[in-house]
Amino acid sequence: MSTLLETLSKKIPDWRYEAKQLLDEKGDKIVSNVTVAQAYGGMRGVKGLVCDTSAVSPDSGLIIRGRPLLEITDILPEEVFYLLLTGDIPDKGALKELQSQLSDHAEVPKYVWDVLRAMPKDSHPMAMFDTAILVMEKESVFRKQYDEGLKKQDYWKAILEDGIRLVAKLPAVGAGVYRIRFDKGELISSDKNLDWGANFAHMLGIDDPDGMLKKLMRLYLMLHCDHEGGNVSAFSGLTVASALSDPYYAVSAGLNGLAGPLHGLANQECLKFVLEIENHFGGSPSQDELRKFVWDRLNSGRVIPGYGHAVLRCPDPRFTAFIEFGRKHIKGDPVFDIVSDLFDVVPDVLKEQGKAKNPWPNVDAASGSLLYHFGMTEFSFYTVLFSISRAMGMVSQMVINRALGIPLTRPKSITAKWIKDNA
Ligand code: HAX
Repeated sequence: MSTLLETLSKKIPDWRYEAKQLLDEKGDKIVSNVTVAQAYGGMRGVKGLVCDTSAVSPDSGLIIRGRPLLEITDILPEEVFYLLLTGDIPDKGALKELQSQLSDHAEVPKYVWDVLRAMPKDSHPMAMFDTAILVMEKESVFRKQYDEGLKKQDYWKAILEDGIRLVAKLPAVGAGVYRIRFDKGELISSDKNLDWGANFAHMLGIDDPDGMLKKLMRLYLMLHCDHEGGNVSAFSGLTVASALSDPYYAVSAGLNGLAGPLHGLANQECLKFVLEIENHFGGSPSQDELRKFVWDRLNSGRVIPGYGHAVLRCPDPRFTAFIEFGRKHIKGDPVFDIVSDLFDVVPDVLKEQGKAKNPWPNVDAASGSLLYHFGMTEFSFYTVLFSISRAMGMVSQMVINRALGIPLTRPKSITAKWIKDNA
């Protein structure tokens, strides 16, 4: 058994060699051209970054280190963290070692709770979560070692140490935000016998008599871990990290992007939509009623939440994993059944309407109905769950970027005049 640090120490020289070879052999090859429409359009589709932790294929969705998501949905979030970082699923010993590292660093400094309790009562849970991460910046090992003259080739080790310590604390921070923000009473201490995801469910304090919430949390935190390098949260977090700002600054920055309604916040909108349907019909409607409801919504100029995607052109495998979980465990739940019926109805309606490039459901279409069923009814908290998971992907990408010596992110902007004169 080798530890995570040992495994990475063995692999990183090979990754550096491979990157150098590719640069030597293909450094001047073109990977993308940029049109004026892309320059004005959020750089959509411009290939200008390398990310090896995961890839998103339009036809099959998320692939983590070469493994299609649906082939690995049974692994723990800690295992996916190890996989993102190293390319391997850990053996028993390596997993145990990572779990004990996470457990050793799980305790959240008391000053974090003081800050969160001092925030206005109506603060958004994401503002609280991201503030908690930023407040812990003074704990950064990277910043301390950098100030003492850390060598460039060792940056990644300090980033890894910060990343593990930060990821270790996020379940407790998230659960603390939940309990403070929604007046759930005292904070609940972590249980060292539980894995990272189950411990989060435990610290939330939601009644979980048969352990199903723990099971759902493991799946949830595994599925949301990464989505290649160009999405808003990864790209902004990595850009901040490229200035050698430490992971506390960088992860907090990335998650501020995840808090936007076009990104991670969409999950709360989706559940609102499903509950609106349940409310409108006083229960589950028939498929014909549902079809008419969807058409009426489209005709009033509104989008169907949970459907469509900027990159995907297939049902999101994260949606598929959630819908399979729901069909197995909560079939007959009225809210889940509406989600399931929408999947039968919406794609055909969107195809018939002909506007959306992708008529299929995305990750956010199903997750809320499962959380709602197992007692988490506070929608505005849902993006915090997403964040706890996504931090693993961001940290992994930061470690690898520092190991490969990827420099400061600095694309070039152009003016409208430049376009008029030169394009
Ligand atoms: N319902 C109705 N119309 C839709 C639609 C939907 N679900 N998805 C796309 N369209 C429309 C767009 O509004 C656009 O119309 P206009 O030309 O009138 O502006 C047209 O179809 C083309 O859009 P597109 O190219 O297919 O989609 P985009 O890449 O521009 O946008 C979105 C992708 C996910 C933002 C979009 O599909 C959408 O708004 N979906 C609903 C909201 C949603 O589910 N968001 C969650 C995304 C998942 C995620 O990243 N979570 O973090």
